Amino acid sequence: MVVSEDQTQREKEKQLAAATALRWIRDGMLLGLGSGSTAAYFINSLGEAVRNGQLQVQATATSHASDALARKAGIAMLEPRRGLRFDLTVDGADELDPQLRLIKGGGGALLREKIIATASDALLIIADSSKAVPQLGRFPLPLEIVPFALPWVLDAMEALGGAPVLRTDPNDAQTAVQSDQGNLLVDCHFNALPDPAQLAEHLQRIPGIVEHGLFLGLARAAVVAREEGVMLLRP
Ligand code: ABF
Repeated sequence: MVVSEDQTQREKEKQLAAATALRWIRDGMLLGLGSGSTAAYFINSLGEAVRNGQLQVQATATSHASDALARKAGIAMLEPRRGLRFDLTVDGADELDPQLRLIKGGGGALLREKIIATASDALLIIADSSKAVPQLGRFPLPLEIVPFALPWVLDAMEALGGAPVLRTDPNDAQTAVQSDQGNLLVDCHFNALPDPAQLAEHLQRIPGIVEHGLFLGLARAAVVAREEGVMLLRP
């Protein structure tokens, strides 16, 4: 497979952002572990520090894939329980704007990502330079929806000015992708989101939308890696 120079640069930036995030981790922390390829770099770096005896942490992952990766890396995993709060969650994003408003869910894990982020004292986003945008919306907004609601959700998203597309298997357009919860995923194209908060308000009122990929007011900081180095962004 030919990998473009641009893709290689992005992978380097993801690895740099992930390695930088390790500086925030302290012994004894309860961590939320994100999903996607940048979070995977973080999980593997964290696992190495745990195996070398440099860090002792416990964690809960935001997807089956991240949970399996973390266990394989030797990280002690916690099952959800009453009263469980995380000191820090480290996760990726599809887009982040200057106010650290996020679009997440391109990897299909948005529901557990929002659950774990909300149960965390701090959410640290790790990203390559392509994720930092002046305005959200070029990336289609992911929604997790109950299968029964699909027709009405598609109608409602069009009424909001979006172009909703059911997420299907890249190798089989007839097969809908399922979330870890067995729900459907819809990617809604808006091109630009000048008022994410207003859209989030509308989405909360559409029955059948389990969760949406707008993460507003949740991120405490973001580590964005660029060719010239790493930037720490705060809202
Ligand atoms: C995850 O990070 C998702 O919310 C988002 O889709 C993904 C970004 O993927 P990657 O790090 O592979 O670019 O948290």
